[in-house]
Amino acid sequence: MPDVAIPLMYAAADVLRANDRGERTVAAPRLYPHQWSWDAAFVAIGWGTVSVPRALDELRHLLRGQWATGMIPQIVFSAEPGYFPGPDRWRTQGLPTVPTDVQTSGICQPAVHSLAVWVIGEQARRNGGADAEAFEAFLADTFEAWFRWHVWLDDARGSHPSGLIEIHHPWESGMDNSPRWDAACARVRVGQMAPYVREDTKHVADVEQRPADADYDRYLWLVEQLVSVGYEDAAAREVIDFRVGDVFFTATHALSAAVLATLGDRLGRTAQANTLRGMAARARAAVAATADPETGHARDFDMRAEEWLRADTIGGFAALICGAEPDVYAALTSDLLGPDWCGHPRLANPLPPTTSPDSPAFVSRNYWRGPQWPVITWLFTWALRHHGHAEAAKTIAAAGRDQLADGTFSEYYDAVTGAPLGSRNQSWTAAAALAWAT
Ligand code: 9YW
Repeated sequence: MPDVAIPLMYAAADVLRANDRGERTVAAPRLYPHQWSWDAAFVAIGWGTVSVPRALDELRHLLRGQWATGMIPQIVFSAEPGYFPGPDRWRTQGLPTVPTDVQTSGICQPAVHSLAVWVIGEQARRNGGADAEAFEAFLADTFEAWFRWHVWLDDARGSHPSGLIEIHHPWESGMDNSPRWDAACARVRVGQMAPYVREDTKHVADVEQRPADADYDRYLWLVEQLVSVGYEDAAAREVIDFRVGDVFFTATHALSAAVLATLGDRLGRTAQANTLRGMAARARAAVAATADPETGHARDFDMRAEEWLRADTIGGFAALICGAEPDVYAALTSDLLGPDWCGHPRLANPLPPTTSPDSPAFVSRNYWRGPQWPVITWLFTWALRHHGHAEAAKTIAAAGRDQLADGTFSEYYDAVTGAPLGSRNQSWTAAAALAWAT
């Protein structure tokens, strides 16, 4: 670990401490005062470098929100005000599948949790002693919960012939206003619903960095559609205006199921481990099958319109997350590092932009339409290393750390000017800094 990383690590750990609310970490100090699902997974990885027990608490707290179906919800709410839509808009309370003692939203987010369990487990093993013991106890306690999450994804969201995990809301992708969803969102017909006031735009200096009001109307309308069927998955497939096979989500499910299978083997849960391996293989094959014949990049599939969604975004590199045939993997890696992506001459930092700078949809400072998100960068570096491309991972990680040297731990960064954007002191950005430093 280079010395120069040490002050950054201290600062990153301070961000997590400031955002710590006991057993959960707010995703961002003001903008996101609750626990978000995939944020919690990355944040737990960050905590793992500071305190393994605290990392495990983060994941345990998230699991308090798990539905009886197995779904891990996108948000586990706290009583802190300042975020919209809150529990009264989601109206999940009282549903038979929803926990009675915590309030949650009604959708999910990418399945990076078992990856977090794996990474924290590696850290705990390196630490040894009490950390290793705490981790083993945690794994034995929670294995079933992670298993049920993947089974739910496979059953309730993986039944389309494409094998892709389907999502019913852009928020489920974690990449809300990505151009990946433009065509599918354009088909959403917003109906009558109660008026609302956005909170997010009160917390950012420039609304141009956030999704548009028209996006929010669709997001809220899709919530109404889900409420109308009591969040029942089979019924949701029939009524929802947005039904999309998300290739990036599918890749996270494949990767996480694969590492959870290995952990299952260690626990002696052979049958469940085999089930997970089967799911991982199917999901990986589904991702591979989406490859655009011209570019080789992965594509999402609109299950409503029954057509491929073409957008030059980071989603195109989904196979790098879950693994692919060696030649395919190598080609995608060199493409990611090459002049159209990380090496694009317009970029301030040689890091993956969320949308290609050559795409007509690219906006360098608007959320998922161009900016670089450190946590996504970290995920790619971890996956590249895991799949045997350590040099590429090192190159990108070095640039990722340089970007964070501004010490703002911003939510995302303008891809062209390099300016920090969105929330400052974002928890998962601090977590990425910590994870890179180990
Ligand atoms: C929202 C918390 C979340 C992330 C999402 C990101 C954004 C906005 O913030 O969502 O209101 O949920 O798009 O990926 O989990 O950091």
